[in-house]
Amino acid sequence: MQSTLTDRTVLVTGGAGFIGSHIVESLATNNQVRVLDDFSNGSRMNLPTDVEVIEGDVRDDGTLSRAMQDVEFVFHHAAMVSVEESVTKPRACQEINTAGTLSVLDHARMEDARVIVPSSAAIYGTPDEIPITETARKRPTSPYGISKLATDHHVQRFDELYDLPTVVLRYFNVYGPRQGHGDYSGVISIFLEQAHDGGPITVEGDGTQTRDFVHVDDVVRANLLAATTEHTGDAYNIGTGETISIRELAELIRDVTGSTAEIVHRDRRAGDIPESCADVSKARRRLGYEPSVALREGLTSIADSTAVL
Ligand code: UD2
Repeated sequence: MQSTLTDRTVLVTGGAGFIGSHIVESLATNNQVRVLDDFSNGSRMNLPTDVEVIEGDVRDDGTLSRAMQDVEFVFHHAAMVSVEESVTKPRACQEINTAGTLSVLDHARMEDARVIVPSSAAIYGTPDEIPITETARKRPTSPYGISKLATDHHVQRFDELYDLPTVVLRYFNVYGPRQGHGDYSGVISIFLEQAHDGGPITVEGDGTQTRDFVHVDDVVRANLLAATTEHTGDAYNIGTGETISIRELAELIRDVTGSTAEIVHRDRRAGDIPESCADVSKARRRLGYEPSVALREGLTSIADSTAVL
């Protein structure tokens, strides 16, 4: 994917991780791209050879200051991304996600850099209404969701209080190549691996729960649009507006992989939300965002690229 940014100095924190590395890939050819990553989840194998890599933690001010030097754009993807891990380490989650983002924002003020920060559907908790609009009630159910909600507010306020251009992107269920790396992966990479290994495919609960799965290429496009939009200081849902149940997803994955794996059900996950679907009309209207990868097509391309593994 070609970026609209050229000849810029860009920092991607968490750039060796799943989503961050796709952003790096889209920018590396035409820009000076720097990556800050502690490699707790990411991998050097995800990175092109021509990017500058700084290994370290966003909580370390010296490292962050080096990484932020002379940057014009920051895509801040370094975070604790596992909901489960946040439940066992709520304080670390707050320190990495919220305090870490505040440090990035402080440095961005000094550099006058635009900052694009992912938030999450986790901030909404169990929705009252579907599809979920940006103004929906927010009742996060995990330390992860709480940290993202606080971050989301801070990022927007920096635009208003300090005249720093910022954009918040609230990701729904992102999937795509490289998601399987690290300890934390979503249901699609789990099901693809199970289908590939001959099964069984394990559906948690009765499988009627629904999700809005958005391909990482669409998420990258949203980030690039956020880098140039005049509508800063605001937050946008990034999903597709389409949903599928987890049982149907298991069947679709069997179909696209040609697998005969059995689909089995096990206990419902504690705290699982029954429905999730983004209303993306605000992102459409103000960013020009248009989700373009249909689920079947996205799954097929990942299944094809991993078929030889
Ligand atoms: C997503 C985000 C999470 C947070 C949350 C907020 C991902 C990977 N995670 O969690 O970061 O933002 O939304 O609501 O995008 N499932 C199975 N079998 C499996 C694994 C999962 O049936 O082997 C089910 C699971 O019970 C759930 C659904 O699949 O109903 C999606 O699970 P997930 O972990 O991919 O994502 P989710 O929506 O819990």
